[in-house]
Amino acid sequence: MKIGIVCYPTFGGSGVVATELGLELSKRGHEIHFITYSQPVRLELLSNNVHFHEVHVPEYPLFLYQPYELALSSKLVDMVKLHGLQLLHVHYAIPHAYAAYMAQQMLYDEGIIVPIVTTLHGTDITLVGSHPFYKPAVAFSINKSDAVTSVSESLKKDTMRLFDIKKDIHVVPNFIDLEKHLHNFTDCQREMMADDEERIVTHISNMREVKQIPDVIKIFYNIQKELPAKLMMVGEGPEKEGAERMVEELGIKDKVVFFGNSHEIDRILCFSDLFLLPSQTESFGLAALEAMASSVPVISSNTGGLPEVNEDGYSGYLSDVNDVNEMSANAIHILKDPEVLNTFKANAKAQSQKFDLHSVVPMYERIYEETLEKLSVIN
Ligand code: GMT
Repeated sequence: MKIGIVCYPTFGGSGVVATELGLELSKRGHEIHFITYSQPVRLELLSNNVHFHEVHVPEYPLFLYQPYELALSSKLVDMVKLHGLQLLHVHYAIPHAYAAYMAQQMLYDEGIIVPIVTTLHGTDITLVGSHPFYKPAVAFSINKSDAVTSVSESLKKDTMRLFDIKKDIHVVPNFIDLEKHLHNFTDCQREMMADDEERIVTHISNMREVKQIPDVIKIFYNIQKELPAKLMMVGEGPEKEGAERMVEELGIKDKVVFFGNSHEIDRILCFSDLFLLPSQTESFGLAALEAMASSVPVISSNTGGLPEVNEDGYSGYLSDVNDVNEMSANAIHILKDPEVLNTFKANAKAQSQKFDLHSVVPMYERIYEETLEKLSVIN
């Protein structure tokens, strides 16, 4: 199949899922065309089967806001025609599903039929999409998509609750390439980060308000009062500066490392003992899954899709949002006793196997096939 993938090319989870999906589909023989404003961060290798087409938005002084949707829909039209793309898979409703629908209509006028599969990732529904400024356009784009997927049951429910949706929504969870998390490194370089007796606690995110960064710091503060520990803070975002200040005020600066955005997530997870994800809301929690695949148990909030990913008392623990005391106590329970820690590590790994890309990616393939079949019956 020749598939166009539209996504945000940044460090966010939706872009990571879209990129990993495209790469795996290409290995399975499909021709993949990424269409976005810059090369996706995890897309290192382009090949015969993997192409990248940049969307340019020319600057024009009359416009206060440059019209990205317009440039994207025109690019989609051109790429479908030039490369004979059979299907467009757009990740994140805003504005991708909307731009794809416009492209579809333009192509239809020329007698070209190309179906759209839209994947909802979370913030496009729960945080941004349901804002009254966007809501009608988001509902319209979802309803006009030929197939719609969401990354968890919880996000499907939220979408049905927040919008008037007339489409069936298929749940296709985030997935993980377990081979990439085999840790073939001969040396995790743990000793560069911490002493032998210190536990390593990690948080990875784009450090926005929704990630509850102050809670990450508070939980770690409580942990380090009970046992020797270090905190690895990975990612960039608006909450990072506040976190750096808080760490200084609490007097734990020498125990916290801020990495910024990293291409070496698997190396960092390799030496981690515990992952913290106390988010306000999380449609799935890809970062938690990546941690578990590296045998790192997870302390998370009990919100959104997280209970579908992290099993309470098995791969880690779930607590109410902002229940820092319970999260700290659970973290200390896991970290204090080496035997308990090893059990949770093994469980985390086992739990991640439920989201193996070899079982999840075929779910998308089936949706593509069904969508194409349905369209050929209709036309
Ligand atoms: O929250 C992020 O870190 C980025 C965000 C995005 O839109 O790229 O992630 C969302 O999509 C991921 C991939 O499907 C999910 O695993 C994340 O849970 C989801 N984030 C939220 O719901 C806050």
